Amino acid sequence: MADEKMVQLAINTIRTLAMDAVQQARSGHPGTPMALAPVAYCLWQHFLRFDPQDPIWPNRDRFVLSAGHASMLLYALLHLTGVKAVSKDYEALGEPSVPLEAIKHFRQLDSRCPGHPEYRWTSGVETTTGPLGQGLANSVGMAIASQWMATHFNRPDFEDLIDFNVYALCGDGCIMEGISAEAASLAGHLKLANLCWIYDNNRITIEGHTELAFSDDVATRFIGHGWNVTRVGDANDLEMLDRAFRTFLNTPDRPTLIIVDSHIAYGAPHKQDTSAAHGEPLGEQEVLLTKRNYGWPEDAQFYVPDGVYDHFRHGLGQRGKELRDAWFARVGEYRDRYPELAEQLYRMQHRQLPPGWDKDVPSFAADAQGKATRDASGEVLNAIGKNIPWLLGGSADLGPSCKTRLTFEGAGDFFADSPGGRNLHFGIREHAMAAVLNGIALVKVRAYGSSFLIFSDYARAAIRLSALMELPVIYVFTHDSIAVGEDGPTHQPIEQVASLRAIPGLIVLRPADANEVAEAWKVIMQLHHEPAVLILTRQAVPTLDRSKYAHASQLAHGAYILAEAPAGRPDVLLLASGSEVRLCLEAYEQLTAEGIQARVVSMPSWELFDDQPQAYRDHVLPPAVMARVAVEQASTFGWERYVGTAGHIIGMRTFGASAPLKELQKKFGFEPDHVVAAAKAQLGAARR
Ligand SMILES: Cc1ncc(C[n+]2csc(CCOP(=O)(O)OP(=O)(O)O)c2C)c(N)n1
Ligand SMILES: [Mg+2]
Repeated sequence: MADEKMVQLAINTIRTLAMDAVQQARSGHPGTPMALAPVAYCLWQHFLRFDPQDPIWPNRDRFVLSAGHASMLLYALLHLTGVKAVSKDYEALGEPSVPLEAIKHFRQLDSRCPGHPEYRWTSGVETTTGPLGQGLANSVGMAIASQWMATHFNRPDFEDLIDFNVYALCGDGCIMEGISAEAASLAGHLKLANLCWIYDNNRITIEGHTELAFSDDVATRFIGHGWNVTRVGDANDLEMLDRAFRTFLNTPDRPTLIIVDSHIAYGAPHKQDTSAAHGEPLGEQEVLLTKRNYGWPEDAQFYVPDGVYDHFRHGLGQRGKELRDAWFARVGEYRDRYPELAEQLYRMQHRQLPPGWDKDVPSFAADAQGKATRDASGEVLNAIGKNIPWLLGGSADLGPSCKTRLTFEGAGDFFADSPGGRNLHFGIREHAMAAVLNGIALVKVRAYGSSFLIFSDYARAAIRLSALMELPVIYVFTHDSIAVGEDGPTHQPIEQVASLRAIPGLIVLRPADANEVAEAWKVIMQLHHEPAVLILTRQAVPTLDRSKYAHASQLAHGAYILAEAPAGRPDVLLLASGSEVRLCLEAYEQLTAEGIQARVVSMPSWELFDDQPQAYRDHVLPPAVMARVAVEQASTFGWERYVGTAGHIIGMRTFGASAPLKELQKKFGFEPDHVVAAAKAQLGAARR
């Protein structure tokens, strides 16, 4: 068969698999896979350095489908190229990642082809997409990680050990979302020449033509961001696509945007160029007519013509395998020449820590004056960072406030002309920062980012995806309560702590003092599959005397008995996190002096505590002790879980106020006397 005919057959197989899967599921998005099949074909078959037999080979090019609704495009590619499944322990399983059966069960329970592509569920899916724009920002993180790794690992005679490129495919929705502007701006500034975005300019979104809401000159916008912009006037023009990808590869100093004009639902006689083709099945009759148009057997479903698998095997498959095998051979030589770096590369890829990573973590002497937990965190982060070469991070312009700068010798800054630096500068772009962190973590470089807790809301959509993807991203959020004082309600986090706790799989930690901070970092660094949020104070808190109170290492249990009732049997429980633990201790001293049996429970992490065995939880919070007071300078939301409906919660029910800290604490009841009174009231109620 003439090669050109085979090419068309392969492209139409992608199209018809998408049409059939959506039709069978009676839900999904057929139009965009149909339109973009040639684009994806050209990229995968001719450019992508990807080995279907080993889809986690570290130096593979990354392909991100930012327009996640077009998931069938990716599933068809994964199927037709024969991508193999990989286990959670990074072992190739030999089975296909996406068998034809999975495509037939598109969007059904347990299918490897869920509605939108999900990382960790389907091998070959590089990141979870669906929330538009996220994938684009992920791709920036991947490109940053590629450049950082290249600078760190590449050595004489191994100049191209790490040199992977990152491609992301997006639509109008991704380009409209604000996060794409943040991410593009950062990528342009950093001159990420290994990054290529392909914009599907089909001028269609759900409500209809883009002229309803969008009239950007996208090319000019990206030129303004410092990108190279090129165009392909017809998504079916393989020659022009080929040229555009070559332009990307030959552009050494900027990221590249390829604007591709396409027709959604290409070839469907009644649905092409309509928004109806975006998110609904074409309908049986239209599927039939479209197949007729393609010269396809009209009644064949999920049909892969003879030769199509071979065609991909001889193209992408063979090229990818050769590249992958050559790379591993090079790594063997590299290991001989640079054993230490090779060891780092291995550990990093397996999310292991280097030996001695925690040897310099300080412990802090008791000190009534104490220090802000953000300051303690800065010290601990630096002590850890210098022993984990692949820990990098930065801030959305609040590094000096969040104390997240790596200050030890050689840490350096990640700039366009120094991509080996470990201090990233995200600029004031919280949303992109979080999504970029996800991208970095997907490459398995360990990453953290910081801002004020109040602005976690700006990053929330991406934080949620860290959790959904089970990525060990680290978020450091400081200025954690109304104690920010004079900045007032716009800067006083209230519901943020509760809302972060509401995200499944996210570990939220709000340490009480410097030693809890040190323990929190130890816990965080050992997480493999959970993101963590470290919530820290701006103001000083006392460093607790651990000879008097329990050791801070108990933080690993999420909650622990910090101060026990003198008789060993509490009548009232005082629960708190972070800066309010001190308040409870002061109340405890007063209550104890009055002969009242109180226990203070430091509760830095609900998630870690909830993970403990029932016996431990009952030990810390004995079910029989109903008199309970919780204290937290945040929304009261959720504390009922630990104090019961009859317990008392001293927390926030408004947005706070602008005033000096002391006045706010008085106004909102964060004073020892108030805690004492609440404890007594609880005891009175318990006796009744
Ligand atoms: C953040 C976000 N907002 C809204 C949606 C719902 N949504 C899914 S696809 C889509 C339209 C996307 O249009 P476009 O990117 O042009 O895709 P096309 O229909 O051209 O494939 C919308 C609004 C979403 N998935 N993510
Ligand atoms: Mg569109």
